[in-house]
Amino acid sequence: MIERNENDFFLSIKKMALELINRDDIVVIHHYDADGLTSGSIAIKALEREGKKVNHLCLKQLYKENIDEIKALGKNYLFVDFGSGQIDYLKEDLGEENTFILDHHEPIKIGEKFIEMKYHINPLLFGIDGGKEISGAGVTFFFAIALNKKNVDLSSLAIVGALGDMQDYNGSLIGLNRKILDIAIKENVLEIKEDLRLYGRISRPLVQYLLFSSNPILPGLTANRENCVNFLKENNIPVQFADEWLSYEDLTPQDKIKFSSALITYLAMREVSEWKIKSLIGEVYTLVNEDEKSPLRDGKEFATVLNSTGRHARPEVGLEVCLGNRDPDGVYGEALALLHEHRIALRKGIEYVEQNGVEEKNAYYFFDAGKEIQDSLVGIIAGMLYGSVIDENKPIIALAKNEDDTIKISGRATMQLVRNGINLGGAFKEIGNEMDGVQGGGHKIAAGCKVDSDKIELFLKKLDEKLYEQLNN
Ligand SMILES: [Mn+2]
Repeated sequence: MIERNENDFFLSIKKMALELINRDDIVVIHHYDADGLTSGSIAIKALEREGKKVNHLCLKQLYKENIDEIKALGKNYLFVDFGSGQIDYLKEDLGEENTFILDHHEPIKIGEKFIEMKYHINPLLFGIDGGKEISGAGVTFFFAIALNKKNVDLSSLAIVGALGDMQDYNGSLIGLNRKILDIAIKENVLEIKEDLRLYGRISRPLVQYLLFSSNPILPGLTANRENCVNFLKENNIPVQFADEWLSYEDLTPQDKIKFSSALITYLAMREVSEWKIKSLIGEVYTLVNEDEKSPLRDGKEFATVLNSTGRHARPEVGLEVCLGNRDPDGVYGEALALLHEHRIALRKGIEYVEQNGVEEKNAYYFFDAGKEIQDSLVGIIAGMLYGSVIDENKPIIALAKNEDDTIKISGRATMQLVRNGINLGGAFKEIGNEMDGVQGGGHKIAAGCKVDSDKIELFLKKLDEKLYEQLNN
């Protein structure tokens, strides 16, 4: 265990900022999900504000094969939201003096020891939990304000990154994310309130707000359109005004209270556990400078917009949105179109699984999407099957073929299952240690890995044993 030392964490960031500001020919390399895109845009904006010319590269995964492409773009390399897991070859192939890393993923070790690296910031090296209390965008944000205090306005992007990595899963952001929140509130770029925290409060019509709720699942309502319509009708909640569908945020304060208390009563009558009902209420984050009806106004919906661009192979659109583009006929318009496309792709994926069915193993549900579902969407789709296709008694494991013919495995569980002992990331990692051709890990509730196709049978067998053990301990 490393003792917590926030002072040294901030000091090391300051040192790195002072070093990088003397360099030119800088390349920012970042991941393509919401946390990666916010990290990338924070780094680019902060460096450009200091008069630096910056090249950047967005990657789906960072592999050794990308080194030549990175080298061609410049001489100094800033990795954000990844890098800690690739230190061994980054150091060797790019040179320790020219490589800078701001990450929050588990750094690689040789034996019990972390690999030494001159410019490497990771909260974990300072006893700070990079899973729960700061994301890649958060680390990059602290780097940005070490470069120049004026960068405080980028705090809202750091929060979007944390929400994209689901660091609010206990109902609020904690630890260093809290520090970022305080800055964002002081700068008037963000507001927090306690409210119903189902996903889609700004851009989903009320029926869909209930219908698609997967975190938590609302027994009787999730995936049951008729019940959702009846619920709203019986409780006199208006769903339409003129010909516009209303979202939760469109309701009057009185109707909001009516809605949330009716929902709580509805669930209590179905004997939903108290902790689950409590988890419905928590913090929601509003980016106050965004348009009233824009999905960017809610922190979580902003993260989904970014994920939609990345997962549909247009991450540069997400990056431009982070950098401030709001042109409805340009990049921002395209981002909204990609969000729409994302929702359609998810719906199609769910229909595919509904038609082809899900197998039930001892300790998990299972489907193989082959090439029918994009590998970057299969995990999200698996998680959306709870409440309709599958019950909350076992995790779900989905297979898809990667472009290189290895198999992508995605696992999803629910809060209920995590409370019952499920740790998907842990199971994947353990199997990776026990056999060759398996690389992966992740969180308890959501995890992924890559498996060589000839190892898949053995992998699935081992997984069944491990998850069975987790559920029965
Ligand atoms: Mn991240």
